Amino acid sequence: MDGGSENMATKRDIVGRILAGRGMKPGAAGCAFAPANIALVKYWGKRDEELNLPVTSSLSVSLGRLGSEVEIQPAGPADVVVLNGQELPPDSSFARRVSAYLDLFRPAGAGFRVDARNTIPTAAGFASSASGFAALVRALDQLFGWRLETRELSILARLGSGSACRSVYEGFVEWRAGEAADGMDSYAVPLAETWPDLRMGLVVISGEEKAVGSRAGMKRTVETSPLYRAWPAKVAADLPEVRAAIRERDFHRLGRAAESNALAMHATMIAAWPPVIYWKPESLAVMKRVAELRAQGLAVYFTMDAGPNLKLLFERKDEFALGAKFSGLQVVAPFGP
Ligand code: 2P0
Repeated sequence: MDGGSENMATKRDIVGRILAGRGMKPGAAGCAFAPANIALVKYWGKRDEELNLPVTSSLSVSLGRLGSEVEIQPAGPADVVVLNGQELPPDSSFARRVSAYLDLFRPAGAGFRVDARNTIPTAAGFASSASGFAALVRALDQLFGWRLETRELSILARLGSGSACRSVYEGFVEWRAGEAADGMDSYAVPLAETWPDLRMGLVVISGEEKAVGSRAGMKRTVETSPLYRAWPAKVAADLPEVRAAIRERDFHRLGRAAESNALAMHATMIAAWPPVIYWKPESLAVMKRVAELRAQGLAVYFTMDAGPNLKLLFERKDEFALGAKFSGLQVVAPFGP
């Protein structure tokens, strides 16, 4: 948790190592899709900011066909980044982040045209950086014909955004934190289990951009929150719970662990200084509503990320009942159809 001051490896070193001996001559185009993912056991806090190495492991579920589609073509000399059909100003934060990432792979003087399309309504508050970077890495792999292993794609995606390393797989995915200073053992692995009746319901409270991005929020939490000390132990307890719940398809066990983990993550942020509070009054109202419905016998839990929106967890049999309780609930079936 020292911010990686002893780690001298740079993103460029890692890319060089993974791509050693591979061609750097781009073909005509690369095109790929990656799903968004929602963590049931959260990633919050880095041990290395350059390489996006996490303090703890995390476990997520990918959202099926909801995610990002990215097409990349050589063009140039300057990069052109298009998001959902709109060309972004080159100095916008998203375009700059994409260009900085492409710097890791570009042959001297080459520019690219990147066309990204989210199959998730961006305004709905679903994180798109995870699916975006995972799709971009897959598109680059195709463009250059590298044929990397998924483990290597996961490491490259992590260099773009930590949670992107989980979006190279469908279904339940565990990101193993690893221990190595160069992060070569920090990548995602898929779980074998599926859960066709699992549902996620998105409760949209605000589509506004947040005041504190998750990158800055986790840094501030690690550096100033006295409660952060408790976080690794909390994750160490929740991970086996969630794994066991998935294995046994025990919905209450899954929901309890996921909700408790999300609340504990928010507790660490609230104790940071200045405090990182993503909740709005409406967020708290939904949390209370979920607790009431549960007291009435409905099997529903929530999870929450670095923003005011909530994701409800429930099973297919309760989809109708929950749709009636939360107007405009967007329901996702992570395991299809
Ligand atoms: C997660 N979040 O596990 C957690 C829960 C937000 C709350 O991963 O700095 O965009 O790019 O590594 O991956 C959001 O953080 O951060 C995130 P970077 P990222 O889904």
